Amino acid sequence: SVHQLVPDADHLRTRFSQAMSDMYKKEVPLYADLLSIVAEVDDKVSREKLPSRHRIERHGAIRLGTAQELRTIARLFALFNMHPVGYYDLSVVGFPLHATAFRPLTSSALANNPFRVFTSLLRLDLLPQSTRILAEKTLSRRNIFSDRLLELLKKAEFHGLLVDDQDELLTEAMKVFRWHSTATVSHETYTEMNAVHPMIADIVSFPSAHINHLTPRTLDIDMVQEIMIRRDMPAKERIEGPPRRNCGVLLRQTSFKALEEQVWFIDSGGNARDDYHTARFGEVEQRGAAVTDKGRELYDSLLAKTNALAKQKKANEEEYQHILRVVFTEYPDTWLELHTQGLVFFEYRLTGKRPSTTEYKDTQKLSDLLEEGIVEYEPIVYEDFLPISAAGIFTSNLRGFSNKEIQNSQGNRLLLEESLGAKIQEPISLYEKMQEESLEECRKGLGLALI
Ligand code: OOG
Ligand code: NI
Repeated sequence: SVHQLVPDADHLRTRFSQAMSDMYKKEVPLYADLLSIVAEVDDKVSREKLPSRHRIERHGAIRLGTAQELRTIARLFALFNMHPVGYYDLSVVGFPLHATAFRPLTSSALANNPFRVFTSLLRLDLLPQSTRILAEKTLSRRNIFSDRLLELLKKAEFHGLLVDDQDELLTEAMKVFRWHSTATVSHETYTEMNAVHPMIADIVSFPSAHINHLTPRTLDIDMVQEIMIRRDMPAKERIEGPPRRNCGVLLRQTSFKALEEQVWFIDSGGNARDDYHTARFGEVEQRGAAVTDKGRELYDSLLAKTNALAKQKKANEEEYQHILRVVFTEYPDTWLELHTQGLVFFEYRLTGKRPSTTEYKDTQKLSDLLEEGIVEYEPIVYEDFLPISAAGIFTSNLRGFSNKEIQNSQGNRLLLEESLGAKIQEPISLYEKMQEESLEECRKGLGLALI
């Protein structure tokens, strides 16, 4: 009927991520090339049937200028079942930004399609006063959302989203993320903001919140990197994150460098002039297991140790990779070890084998159930981001630009939550919950009071 509600936000999210991908393929043809390399590599290396989410799995990134924009984006993403998770302080790498990632929260939504959008907000509070005033004034004049999109949002929030409105909602949403090559500021203003930090110019100078990259997930990032280099794509030299391992943890990522795109400026006299803007790039990722606090501490300390050694030895890229591999031998690399030491989050499930004893107690130790083969486990995928890796990718796109004042400031989670008008969820709590819920299912299945 005409007034039917969209039954499934997960399906709408898949349509949204597909529409983003189709648009970005047209805007950045190298991204389409990267997708075919990833498909080629994954076909070659996959021995088992891939989970259905794999081929469609991606993340994207956008950068916003104001709290108002962030709040409206949050309302839009909520219709796709994507919610803010994790606080990322990008001032640690000298960027006047902080961020959260909008993504699905539950095991079943993630299994359908884990599409995530890393969403940064400009930190006006970190800018020199004159730049801040300039940015604020420019941003106050722009509206990245069409009137129709705002209308559809309001309507959907009131009644739920109607099946008849979903195509138009997606069309209007795409306009928010599309690239525009004509700036809304003069060339002088652009240059002024660029000199304080290129991110300010990227965010403030254009009329939309253009996606700056879209990232497919691969099973073998080393092979993708090799093929990118062989095909003369402007690939970044280093794969960020942990080294290649049997049991992947967290996230490994690499990228091809930002394109130099011609953009146009209209000055106050009405004259047009052009320049080149570098912001949009391509990225590929390989995801591993979500780690516990203990697992994260170990990762952070081994990465710090690697970087200190590499610096001390003035290591080139090859030597760096060697140091990384050697240092990371300290990170257990079997699922059994990672489980025993509590370094990784797991989902538990019943194998189907039933307990042999008739007098089965109310309480069973998990270790016994595992040993008897009644329960088995599988690592939970890391669904979030690593700001230090992002830093590596950022820096490769800025040709060494750095702003020390911004780098010396601090994260402000409360400020981001205030801008968003909502709390940001903690990734670790979500993984804990997934793990707990899987144990609970096992408990119910075995009719136990406690595991
Ligand atoms: C965000 C970069 C963060 C990642 O993969 O770590 C990110 C940005 O470029 O605005 O996407
Ligand atoms: Ni990314």
